[in-house]
Amino acid sequence: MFDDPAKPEREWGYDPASIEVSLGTVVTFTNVGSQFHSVTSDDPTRAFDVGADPGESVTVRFDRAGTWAYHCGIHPEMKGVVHVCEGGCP
Ligand SMILES: [Cu+2]
Repeated sequence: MFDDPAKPEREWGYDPASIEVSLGTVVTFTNVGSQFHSVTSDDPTRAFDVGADPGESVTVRFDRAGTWAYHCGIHPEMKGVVHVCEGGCP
């Protein structure tokens, strides 16, 4: 996740904003910004919700197939998506 205090929140986000991984992959999110950010699942059950201070990394293991959209709980305009493919990505 990244931010630039000189830029509006809508230009903050995750890089890459969209990734494709196979089932069981542990994805590392590193906060290269200057503020606390989270990786919070959009789904109602909040399948994952982790936060990182600037310079910190957090991991999320994706063990359910599907499309997992997420956002930052503090800055909801920060958005990303993880596509989890079963049996390897095409
Ligand atoms: Cu944030």
